[in-house]
Amino acid sequence: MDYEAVADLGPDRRRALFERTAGVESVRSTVRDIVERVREEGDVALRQYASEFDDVELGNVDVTDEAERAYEDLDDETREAIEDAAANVREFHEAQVPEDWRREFSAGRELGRRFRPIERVGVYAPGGTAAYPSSVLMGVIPAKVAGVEQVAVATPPAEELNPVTLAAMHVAGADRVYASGGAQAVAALAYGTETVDRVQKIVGPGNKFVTAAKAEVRGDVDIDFLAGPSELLVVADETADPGYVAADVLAQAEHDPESSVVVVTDDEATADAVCAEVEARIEDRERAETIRAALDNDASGVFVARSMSEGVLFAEEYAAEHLSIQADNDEELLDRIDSAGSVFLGPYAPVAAGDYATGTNHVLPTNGKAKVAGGLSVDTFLRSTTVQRLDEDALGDLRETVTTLADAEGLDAHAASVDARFEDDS
Ligand code: HSO
Ligand code: ZN
Repeated sequence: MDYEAVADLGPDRRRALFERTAGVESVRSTVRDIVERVREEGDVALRQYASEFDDVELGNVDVTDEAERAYEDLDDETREAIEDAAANVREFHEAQVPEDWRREFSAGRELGRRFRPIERVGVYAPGGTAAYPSSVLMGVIPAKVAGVEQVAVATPPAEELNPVTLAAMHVAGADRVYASGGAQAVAALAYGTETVDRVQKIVGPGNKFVTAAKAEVRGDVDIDFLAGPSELLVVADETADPGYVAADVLAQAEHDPESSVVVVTDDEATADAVCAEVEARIEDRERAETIRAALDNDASGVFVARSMSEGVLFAEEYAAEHLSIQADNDEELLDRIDSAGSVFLGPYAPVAAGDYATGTNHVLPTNGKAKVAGGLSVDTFLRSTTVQRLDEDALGDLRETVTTLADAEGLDAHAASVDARFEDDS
């Protein structure tokens, strides 16, 4: 692979890099039909779609019992890895739980916020070659830590469901498991069927059909965000180890031929060395073909900036899902970047460590959504309520402000509701 100069990027290339989309438009109308049918026909539609799309004659849609069985049958090594990862994810998310608070802002005017969990949440867990037990942990654990009472997981039906994914559901504490995938699973979670309880929020990554279905049902239920293929942007200076950078690039590129992987550096020798390391390592990787496709993607590349400032601007505009900073002054560079889903600092924080085990969440905003949103967290599963109490004097202090604004809005009853409190002494 060859590097390119940031300064030479033409408008098409810039658009491909900076205006990435989830690319779900092509399946929106198919998905609309699927969602409609599940809404109308419930379990019957889920069974038909399981047969048509997954080639499975579905017995039970509810397979909750299988999760515990899979956990018990799992080999010790895998079970321990899941439990270790889950413990770290739980600990990090417990540290995020906000406290309810109340404070006197002025004499007699007490204001506060309290946080309560959403009651019923659905987590989508992809199946097939993209079965990610780790993503089950990332979806279910924050919801349980937030206090969500019923967390349902939907995963595509199969002759034999992935035992590691099932075991992860058990470890994470999923309350229900449904064997349903794709747009039909999202529809079932959103509207309910005879077997599937409808939820209030749906989270988790999926393929184009899942993402399009989330876009379709949004409005009737809440969703996290419309996630596209995984992305990594590495900001590197001449102190970066090109082998480590290349290894991280190959790792995120193996997710999907549409994954985007980018390196920006102010040092031409580093750019050159990263390209060479990528070439040297790629054929050793089992998923070399997927990696190559991702590297050829128009939103991927190795770029040389004229300065680190130009590199920082590039990173900010890209707003990557994962941002890795491999540079001497990494903290200073980080201070200048506001938009990224999750940040990895220093040579010993490969993105894969966060994907599985550091404890941070790996369900993160892609396609530049990091400009407006963060990844899954305890907050995703909470709603906040504001609370206020005023004493008589405090209301007296606000009386004129309220009545003047109420008059300005022509809302006389609003003003009267405040005045009523003072009628005895006027
Ligand atoms: N890098 C992916 C998450 C993942 N990696 C799951 C391995 N398994 C998106 O953040
Ligand atoms: Zn990954």
